[in-house]
Parts: sequence; structure tokens; C-alpha cells
Amino acid sequence: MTYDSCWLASNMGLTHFEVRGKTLITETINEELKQKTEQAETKKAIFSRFEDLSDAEQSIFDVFDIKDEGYVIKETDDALYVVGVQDKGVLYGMFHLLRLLAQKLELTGIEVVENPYNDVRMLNHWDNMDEKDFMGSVERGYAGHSIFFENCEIVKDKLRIKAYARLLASIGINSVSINNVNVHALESQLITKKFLPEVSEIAHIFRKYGVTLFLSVNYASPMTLGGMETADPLDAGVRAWWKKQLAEIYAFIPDFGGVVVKADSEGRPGPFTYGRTHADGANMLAEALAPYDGLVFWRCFVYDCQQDWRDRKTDRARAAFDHFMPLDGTFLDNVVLQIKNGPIDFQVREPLSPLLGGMKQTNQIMEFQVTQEYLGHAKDVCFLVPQWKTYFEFDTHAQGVGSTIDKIANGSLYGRQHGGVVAVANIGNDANWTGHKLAQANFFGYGRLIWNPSLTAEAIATEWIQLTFGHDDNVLMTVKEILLNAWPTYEKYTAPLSVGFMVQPHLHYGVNIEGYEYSKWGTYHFADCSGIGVDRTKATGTGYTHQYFEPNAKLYENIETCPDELLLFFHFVPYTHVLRSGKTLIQHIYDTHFEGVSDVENFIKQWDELEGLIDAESFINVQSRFKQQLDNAKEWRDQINTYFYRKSGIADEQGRTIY
Ligand code: GCW
Repeated sequence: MTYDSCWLASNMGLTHFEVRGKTLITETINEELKQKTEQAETKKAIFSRFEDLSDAEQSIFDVFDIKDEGYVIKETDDALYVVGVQDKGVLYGMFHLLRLLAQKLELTGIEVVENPYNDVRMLNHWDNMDEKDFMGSVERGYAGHSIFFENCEIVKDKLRIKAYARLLASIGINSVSINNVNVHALESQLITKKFLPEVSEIAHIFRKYGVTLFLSVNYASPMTLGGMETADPLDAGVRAWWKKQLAEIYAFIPDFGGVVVKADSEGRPGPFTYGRTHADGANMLAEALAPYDGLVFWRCFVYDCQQDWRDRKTDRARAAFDHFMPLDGTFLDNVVLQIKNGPIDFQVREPLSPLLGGMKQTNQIMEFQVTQEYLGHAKDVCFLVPQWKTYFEFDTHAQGVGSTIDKIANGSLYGRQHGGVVAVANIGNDANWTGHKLAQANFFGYGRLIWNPSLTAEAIATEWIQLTFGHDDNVLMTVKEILLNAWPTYEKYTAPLSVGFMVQPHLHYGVNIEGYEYSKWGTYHFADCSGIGVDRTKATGTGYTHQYFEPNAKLYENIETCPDELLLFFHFVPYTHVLRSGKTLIQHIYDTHFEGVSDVENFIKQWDELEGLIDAESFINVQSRFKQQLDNAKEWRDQINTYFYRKSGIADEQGRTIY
């Protein structure tokens, strides 16, 4: 099967180059550069670790502050240098240079110094071995099947995995877990001899591109794989079992990164069964990993998924904080808590999880979702970099003004040893990797943004568009406009003002206003004839607002100061409440839903004008998806407007059609 080489397709290379050093990654750099022979460079390019430079050369590069994975690209009188401390840095520098060449940017006199902002730059795959038609399904995946698994096995032809490793390195991703956090029977055996020889082949492919392999593990493995009667983290036999099992993994993969664990979450086993804490569970694994410097990524997505909708006291938003805050300071140093960006679940708009920064003595990484589970699958366009930027920029005030989430995620605010960002991947075995061609921009943008959160969404979009579609100004302007307006548009026609959900149960695509209203999942909007929203105040609601530091707690507590875009997350609000825009809530709902549909109609017009300016396959791919998006947006508009008209009895000021 052929597949898109994405932003690396442009094949703008260097003919005169020298790669110094002899490691696996230098081999890879050599291979990469040899493939790229189209553009002759007048000046020689030298790719080298600092230690492989001559004394005279070193004196030029001595002045730069290059960290482990960082690099410098600099033109001297004699050559164009790409220099890193480790050769992983040189690899990243090479991809940076190729980007510059493909974007036709000026190299004369260039001096670029880059160090990644986040140490952990990771993707989690929710890939299964044994589901559905045995092709390797991907939970919440919308771009075909797994690239790792098929027919209940690891794929035999690993070329696609190599191409993937290359894509990862080109955007600076350094860690990947390849199997679903919901670890089913077959995938749980990935940590055993049955699969380890082949898993180690994958690790080897990744290694050449500077990517470390992780696996998701089933907490109950001592029972399911080891035949034990318990998985109690304080049981000596259980602890010994994990030590033995980890030793086996490291025998096959000496640089294995560690494990990702979803425990006591949505029916997965965990330490609660034994009356133990999550620190007990995580520390048990950490102890077994410590001799090898391995890490435990322990997910904090722990909440009551058997809730009674009649119970107004239990608040899913509070759950992660309530479970984990009391454990701050009790986790071992190689445990990293993996915390979703918001307190609920990757909605179109949510406040930041108060656990991020709440815990001061615990390593944390923030979890994003690149796959668009609640954000239009690979059908509706939704460029997520602008959303992620709002997360990074949020000021928690944990240590006073300027305690932004980016500093909490990367560990710098509290001087934590491990930190970074992880996200659920959006790729599959579709020829274009992401199903929707424009969803490639999310994959690309994720890597670029977590490398450097100060990059603007516009800059990232520009890079992706030029690397993907070339240099036509119309294409650049149009695609950029679509991408940058995509998330606001999606927000307009779906659930209003951060109330969330209202989606088809389980599927999570398409409107179903009461789809989760009387369910066990804890995601309610409480709409009635007087208003809508969840009262999470301390005064009269669930008290969630006070999981935040001041002044955010007060800001959210008060309906007058709570930001409009988060209003229904924190308050139950009458339809006649006047927003900062001067509109009533009900009129805002009507207006945004009409606007959302007309935005999509505009996208379609704009896109149609690009016919002939971009490759036909991409053109048709996006055009056909826009048609589905329009149907989806109209259905949302009409159901939402009708529902709230019937609830409120208040007519649209503009007298538009509401059914
Ligand atoms: O939102 C839920 C998804 C599940 C997912 C879970 C999680 C992997 O609907 O599909 O399970 O989040 O993050 O663990």
C-alpha cells in the first residue's frame, strides 16, 4: 500500500553534506540525506555532534547553550553546520533544516538555536490487537486500522512503522506507547516472551529515530498472565512478579521507556480492589522500573462511571483532584501522573484540570487528544493548536502570577525532574495517515507546539500548509483561514458555552442533546425550562470551583466574573442572563448555531476555489468531508435551537426558522 509522506514529501535536499559520528542515529541521518538529492547546495552542510567537531569548530559553537536534545543551525564562512550535543539533537536539526529548505526560507547568515521546552514529548496509541474484524482496531481512531497490529499479531511488514518513526522525529516526538490504555487480553501479552521479540523490532526502528518505546500494561497482569490470586500492590509475590516481568522486557529492549497505566478507571482493574491507594499501585511498578531508569505514566482519569443521574452531589469534574491531591508527595520519583487537560474529557471547551499545578511534589504530564473524539472525528475540520495554546497560556496562579500551565506541564514551576506532554494519536493506516487530510495539521502541530509552546497557531499552520501544499499564496491564505477558524466554528454549532457532551452516546460524533443526560457517566447539562448548566460553585453547587487557586476560584465562583465561554461549566444560568456580548444566553445559542453553519458553508466555498491548485486527491478528500460536516452542523443547529426554543419558550429575535 502506498501512503503519504506528509510534510516530508517535498524532497528538497542537500547534495553536499557530511555526517560525522557513528551511531545508529547518524546512520539514519545519512540515509535520510541520501534520499534527498534534488536541490544542489552551494555550500557544504556538516551534521555533527559537538564532540565530533574540531577544536576550531568547537570554539564557534561553545557559546551556544545547547541542551541534550537541542541543536544549532549556523552558517559559517565555510559551511552550514547542524550541531547537537547528542546525535538526537543533530537529527532534529536536520529535519529543521529540511523544513527551511522546503519552505524556501533564506539560509544565508542563518543562526538558529533550539532546545525543546518539554522533555517528554509523547504519543499514546489506543491500538488493539484483537477486536472487530481482526484488522487491529483503534479506539477512538478515525483514520483506518492500526499500523502496529493486524490479525491478532504485530504487523509483519514494518515499513510503515519506519515511515511513522520518521514522521515522529521530524516533529520532535521522542516517546510513543503503541497499545491501548484499555489493555485487552491479547495486548496484555505484549510484555511477555510471546511478543517481545517483535516488540523489540519496533523499538529498534523507533530507536534509530530517537523515539523511545513504552507499553500500556494491565494492572491485573500478575493474575491474568502470572496465574496469581491477587494483584494487591503490597503483596510480596505480586511485587516480585512485576520485577521479573520488567527484567524480561529489558532483556529484549534495554532502553524500554516504561509503562502507561489506566487503573481503576472505566472498569479497568486497579489498586482500589485491594483497598490500596494509587500511590501504592504506581510505586510498585516504579520500584520494578527504577533499576533501568524506566518511568510509570499513571493516568489520573479516575472517576465514578456508575453514577446515578439523580445524585446531584457527585461531580465527575472533581474526581481526579479528590482522588490524587491527598497523595501528593507520596509517589516515587519515576512516577509521572498523566492528567487530561480538562477535568472531564477532551471537550470542545473545558477549564484546565485543577490537578495540574495543584500537586506540587509529584511529577505530572498533561494529556491532550489529537484524535478528534469529541471534536468531529476525521469528518469535521477542527485545527486544535489554537485550543492547546489556550491551555498552555492559562495562569493557575499556583505560585503567583505567571504560573502558567506550560510551566507546570514541563515541570519547571516546581523544579520537577520529569515533565512534558502526551497525547492520544490520530493516525492510522489510511493512505494519508489521518483520514481527513487537514487533520494532518493537528498531528504536525502537536509536535511543533510541544517542542515550543510559544510558536503561534498561525506560524504552525503556515509551516504545515507550505510543507504540504507548496507555495501558492492563495492556497496558503485560504487553508490558513479555514484552519484558524475551524475550532471556533466547531464550538459554535455544537454544545454551547462549555456545557459539553450532547453527543451520540459511545460514538461521540453527531448531536444527541439528552444522549448522556440520564446515563451513568456523570456528564449532565441539566437543561430545563428555566435554564441550563452545572452549578459547580462552593456556595450552592458541587464546590468544584474551589479546587482552583485564587483568584481563579473566586473568578469562576461568581457568575459575573466567570468567563462567558466557560459559563455553563460552572453555573446554572437562566436563558435570559445577559452575556458580555450584550446578548441573552438564549439568543447567543441561536446566533452561534446559525453562524456555525454559515461558517461551514464559507469553508466549502473557499475550498472549492482551490480546485486545481492542490493535488486532486487531497482536494477531493477534504471536499467530500466538508459535505458531511455541513450535514452535521445543520443537524446540530436545528436540534439545539429547537430544543432550547421548546425549553425556554423564547423566540429568536431575528425570526429565523426554528422547528
Ligand atoms: O473519553 C474516554 C474515551 C475512551 C477512553 C477513555 C480514556 C481509552 O471515550 O474511549 O478509553 O476516555 O481516556 O481512558
